[in-house]
Amino acid sequence: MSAANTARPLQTPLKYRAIFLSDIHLGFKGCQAEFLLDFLKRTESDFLYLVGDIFDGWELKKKSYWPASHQAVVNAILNKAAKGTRVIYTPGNHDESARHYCGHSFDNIEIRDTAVHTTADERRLLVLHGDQFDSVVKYSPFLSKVGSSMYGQLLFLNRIINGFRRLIGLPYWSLAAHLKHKVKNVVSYIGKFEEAVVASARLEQVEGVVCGHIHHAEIVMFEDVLYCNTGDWVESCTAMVEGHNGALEILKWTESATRLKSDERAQDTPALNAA
Ligand SMILES: [Mn+2]
Repeated sequence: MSAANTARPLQTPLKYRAIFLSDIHLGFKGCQAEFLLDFLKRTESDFLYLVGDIFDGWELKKKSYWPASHQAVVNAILNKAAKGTRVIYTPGNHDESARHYCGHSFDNIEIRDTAVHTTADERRLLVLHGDQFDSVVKYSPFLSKVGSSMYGQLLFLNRIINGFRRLIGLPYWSLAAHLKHKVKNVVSYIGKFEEAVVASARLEQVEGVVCGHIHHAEIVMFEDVLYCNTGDWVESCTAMVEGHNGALEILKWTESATRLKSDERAQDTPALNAA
């Protein structure tokens, strides 16, 4: 349940029982598609949950932005589905048009409003995007439509800063995620959101819940309920993974990818360097 294995060299592909991804926002300039492609290339799983806001329909409506890297993400997911990964997609508010297809399957991808995942150690986790609680939580300062242009500007600044950081050899660092922790009403919004999600898990009588939506990755127990948030791929580049023993862990891919590359250089494995 924690990232305790930091000393062990990582082997690729990393094999998991389940992978949970959300808030990819394909079609939005802020999407970190290159990091995600690297993650998809280096991981394998029996189950892949796409926990909403995979596409950004709001951005796509405003302007058509669809670079090759975003199509490559779609292809990589379709490829996994074709090779036997069970893909379950629970749409969110930015890709709500996909909700019309709940209950249907396309190319081995099942579309559902909510799903229940049973871990290897028999815990039942309710899987849903999380915007379903917006009316309960009421105010979402950085995700509401009003706030989204400001959020877009923040992510724009984030890209400029990280462009410079890359130039001088520094790793990726999320300005947006950093600022969020500093802003008091954002912190209280996250708290209210988590409360609402945990209450719904109790109502459904499941052991835990997996959601996204607030772009804040976390695995934490709220008394009897396990709350998991997969984070996002516009700021923090995070995924939740389940090992074959049922252990859950958040991967911060900007850090894991850096480690993988240095491990590969150390091992000097031609096959991996060529990949
Ligand atoms: Mn959302």
